[in-house]
Order: sequence, then structure tokens, then C-alpha cells
Amino acid sequence: STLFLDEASRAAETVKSAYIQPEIRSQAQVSKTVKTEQNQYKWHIVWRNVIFFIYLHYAALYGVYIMLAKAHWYSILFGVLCAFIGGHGITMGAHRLWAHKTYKANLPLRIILAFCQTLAFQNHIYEWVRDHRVHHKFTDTDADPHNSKRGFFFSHMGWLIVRKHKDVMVRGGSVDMSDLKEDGVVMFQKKYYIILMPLCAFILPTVIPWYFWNEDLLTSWYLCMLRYAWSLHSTWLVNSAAHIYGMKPYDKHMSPTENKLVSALAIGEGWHNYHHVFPWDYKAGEFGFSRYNITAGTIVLFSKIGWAWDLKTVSDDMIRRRALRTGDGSKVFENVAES
Ligand code: ST9
Ligand code: ZN
Ligand code: ZN
Repeated sequence: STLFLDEASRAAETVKSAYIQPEIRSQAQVSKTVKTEQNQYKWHIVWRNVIFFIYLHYAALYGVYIMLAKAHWYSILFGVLCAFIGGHGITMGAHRLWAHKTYKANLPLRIILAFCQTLAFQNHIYEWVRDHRVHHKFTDTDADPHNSKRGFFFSHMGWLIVRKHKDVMVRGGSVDMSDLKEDGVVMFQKKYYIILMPLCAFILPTVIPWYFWNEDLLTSWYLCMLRYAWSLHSTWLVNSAAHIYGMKPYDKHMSPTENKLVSALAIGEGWHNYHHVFPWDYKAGEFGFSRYNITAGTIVLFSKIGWAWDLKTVSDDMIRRRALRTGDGSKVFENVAES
């Protein structure tokens, strides 16, 4: 089964790193090696993206001022709602449904989630999923689009302003995308993204407050920029902070961590050590709604009305055995006598 394969490949990794270890003689030499490797990376900067992100951050900061100074509180509430809806498009849609197939969803739910994902503007579902599957398959190697070994900034947003490493293209080609090619909703969004994205992510969120409660159009625009920048950083922190800071109760041999702050910001996506060990769990964490995992709660809600089904999870016993075998010892076991 999947678990067996997963564990087998982890075991191979461990053997491999044990084999390499003796060659590393001192810490000084390690950092020297890392430095030389980093110097080998060529940053082909994509200026279009740099300019876009500079404008976005300037506008978002101005959005903070506008929000405090003059925005209608309906507009602020609407911005929060958009962040929440777009967030679900990423977490519940692109991530847990399409990238990892942790549950199944009917057509209406897939249409809603695709709309939410378009509102978030983090590339179309197909591209998002391809990058994410490659990230899981080749975590922290050059084939990982946001390889966290290249530092906080690169894994956070740097990877979006430079051309990709050739390994991403070469080794990324081995990732199976056939399921998405068969999903009409995904392919429709991909085909019309150039029209749908500006409409859902920028035009509608700007025009709605102006049309319905006479918000000043520019105020609405700056709030839209603020909401978008906030959502992006919340997402990006999963790739940066949750690959650097935190405990590793399930597998100490990998970079992903358990990060409460990131979970709170990313509606439940910060339990990232668990997620990399058990990527098929619809909770993307050991625990559900009670631990900032709003997304898990929403999936359960939709399963109650029959729109989502086949929610996959992991047994307590399997989690316990894995934590005891490969964890860093930070996991607290409740009501279990140690044998
Ligand atoms: C954004 C995405 O922000 C954020 C994703 C974060 C993921 C987080 C995951 C964590 C879990 C979930 C947490 C959710 C939390 C939510 C909280 C909400 C409150 N495999 O890309 P190109 C090939 S987007 C295989 O152009 P360049 C392929 O043939 C922000 N092959 O490379 C491709 O051609 P095609 C807005 C691959 O030229 C070709 O290479 N968007 C793969 O180096 C060229 O690909 C932006 O800022 C692969 N993985 O350009 C724009 N990748 O596509 C971002 C590529 O035709 N993008 N190939 O098949 C760009 O401008 C460019 O991609 C680039 C690289 C400049 C970054
Ligand atoms: Zn994932
Ligand atoms: Zn990750």
C-alpha cells in the first residue's frame, strides 16, 4: 500500500544519508559546502514578477492605512470573507482535493472550489497541483520548486521571481497528472484562466463593495490588494516557516515542521510534519477543527450533506508507531501505556 512505499523510501533515504555522513568531517566544512552550492544557483530574475510584487506590497500597505482611515466596515468584513473563501479554494480545493485526493467531491462542490481557488490567484489548479506534487515527491532537492534548503526567502516568495531550476522541469515531468486531465472543472479553469482570474481575483472583489454599498472604488481596490497580499503570505509561510521552525513529532529526518502560527494563518495547513508523512489525510494534520484546522471542519460539513465523501485518514495506532519510530520525541501520547 501507499504507506508501505512511503516507509520504504524513507528507509532508503536514511540508509543513504548514513552512508554520506562519514564524508562530512566538520560543521565548518558543511557550511562551506552549502555556501558553494548556493553560489552555483543562477538567479534568472523575472522582472515582470518583481515589479508586480513590489506594487502589490506598496498597495497592500496603503490598504492598511485606508482600512483604518476611511473604509466602510462592510468592506473590511467583505475583505475578510474573500480571504476566507479564497483560502478554502487553496486548502480544501487545490491542496486537499486536487493535489492529494484526500476525499472525493461532487460536481457542484468542485465548481465552487474552483471559483474559490480562482479568487485566490495562486496560478490555475493544474499548475498549482503540478508544483505541489513535485514539492512532495522531491522535497528539499533542486527539483522541489520551493526548495527550503535555499533559505527562507527563496522558499517563501523568491521562487516566484526567478526562473525554475532545470531539475523542476526534468524530474517534475515524471509526476502523474492524468487525474486532473480528466477533471472537466480543472481543465475548464485552465483554458479560460486568463479571463476568469482577473475577474474573480480582482474585478469582482473591487466592484462589489462599490456597487452594493457605495464604497469608494479606489478604497475597494486597495483593500483587495491587502486581502491578496495577506492570503499570499499566509500560504507562503507553509513553504518557508513550516519547513524551518517547529517540532517534528512524526519524522525528524525531513524539514517540514508542526507550526501553530502558520496553522492559524493558513486555516489549518501548518501541521506540516504530519502532512508530509501522511499526505493522504483530509485533515492535513493529526487533529481537526479544534486545532485551527478550519478546513478540516468545512470538509466534514460538506460530507454531512453528501457533497464530499471517502474522507481518508490515518489510524491512531499507525500514527503512534510512526512517531515512536521516526519522530523527534516531542509527541505526547495520551492514554497510552508505553510497552
Ligand atoms: C503562488 C503559488 O503564490 C503559491 C503556492 C504555494 C503552495 C503552498 C503549499 C502548501 C500547502 C497548502 C497551504 C495552503 C494555505 C492557504 C492559506 C490561505 C489563507 N513539473 O513555471 P514555468 C515545465 S502564485 C513539471 O513558466 P519558468 C512545464 O513544461 C502567485 N514541469 O517556468 C512548463 O510549461 P507548461 C501568483 C514543470 O519559465 C515549463 O516548465 N503567480 C513544472 O522557470 C515552464 O514553466 C505568480 O506570481 C513542474 N512543477 O518561470 C506567477 N514547473 O506550464 C508565478 C514547470 O506550459 N509564476 N514545468 O507546461 C511564474 O511567473 C513562473 O512560473 C516563474 C518560473 C517565473 C516562477
Ligand atoms: Zn501537500
Ligand atoms: Zn511542504
